[in-house]
Amino acid sequence: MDLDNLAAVAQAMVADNKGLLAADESTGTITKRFDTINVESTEDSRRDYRELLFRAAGIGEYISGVILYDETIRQSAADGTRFVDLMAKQGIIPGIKVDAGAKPLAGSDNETVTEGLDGLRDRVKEYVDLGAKFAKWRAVIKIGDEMPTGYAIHANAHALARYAKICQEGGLVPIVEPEVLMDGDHDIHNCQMITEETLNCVFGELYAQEVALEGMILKPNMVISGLDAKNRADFNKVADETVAALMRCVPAAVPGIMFLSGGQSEIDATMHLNVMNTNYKNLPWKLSYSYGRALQASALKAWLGDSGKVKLAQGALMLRASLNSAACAAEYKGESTQ
Ligand code: 5MM
Repeated sequence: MDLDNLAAVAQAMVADNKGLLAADESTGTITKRFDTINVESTEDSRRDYRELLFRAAGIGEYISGVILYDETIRQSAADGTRFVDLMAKQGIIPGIKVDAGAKPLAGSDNETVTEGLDGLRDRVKEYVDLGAKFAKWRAVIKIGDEMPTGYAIHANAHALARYAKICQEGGLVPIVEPEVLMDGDHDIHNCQMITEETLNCVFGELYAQEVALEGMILKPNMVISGLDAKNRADFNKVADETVAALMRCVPAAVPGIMFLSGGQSEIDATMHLNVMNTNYKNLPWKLSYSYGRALQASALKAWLGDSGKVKLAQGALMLRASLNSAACAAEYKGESTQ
């Protein structure tokens, strides 16, 4: 394992005021996103949409890396330029989702375990040859009646660590993504307890499986009220509880924490990141973003599958990326919702 190289890539991913664009929607998920704008999901429409994201002029100023899906890392733009080469021109590091999705967990009615370990070593080799420098694996933890079970947390943490070790051995920086979902009416305290239990279990497994913390990135949920909760916690409370949970559970050797947005609105995701970086200086790790929906939602709405609206959509993406970059620097000034 070349730890110096892994650590250098991880540091580049959390370069000052930069974050990641999560564009690794599997075909089912991107189809759902396209359904909301009445665009048919085909190989070409997915290519056109991703091309507009990666070609947005100057996006590399705010985005250090893009997480790709298997189809996308093999695709080329309409003019034949490989997507990974387009990214290189923008100074963007290509990454790849390597998990095979959250699948039903044996012996549990409603919980999942993320699959994809079989054959992973060979797939890592292939992705390195295709130009990937980092990888991503997302585990899903649900809060609900008698959920999560310790069993589900442990099964997912064990798989995350196995994935991370295989990636590091093969030369990819693993993004470790244990997502405690926002779905439900639970309060922020409940989310904080489950997030801490999950992170403690994940870091226990990473330690047991000898994953080098300097050569990985953590992509967690923020500690936040459930989407259907009464009296949802405000921005300051989310920032306080999130930083407290991370301080309790995440070793200082981890270079960066790049949050998922998890269903927050674009503005909420930017605000929360800004408040954390404003109220908490000198944390042991960088706090940045690896947003999917919170970077793409308005770009997708602006595009509508219309080639005449590519510039509009790129403008919407650039706006979100620049505002999240400002939030990394604690310089986001808020925005009108009109
Ligand atoms: C972009 O969506 C990613 C892929 O999801 P599926 O495997 O379900 O298709 C997802 O893992 C994403 O990278 C993270 O959840 C962060 O995205 P959000 O939208 O939560 O910021």
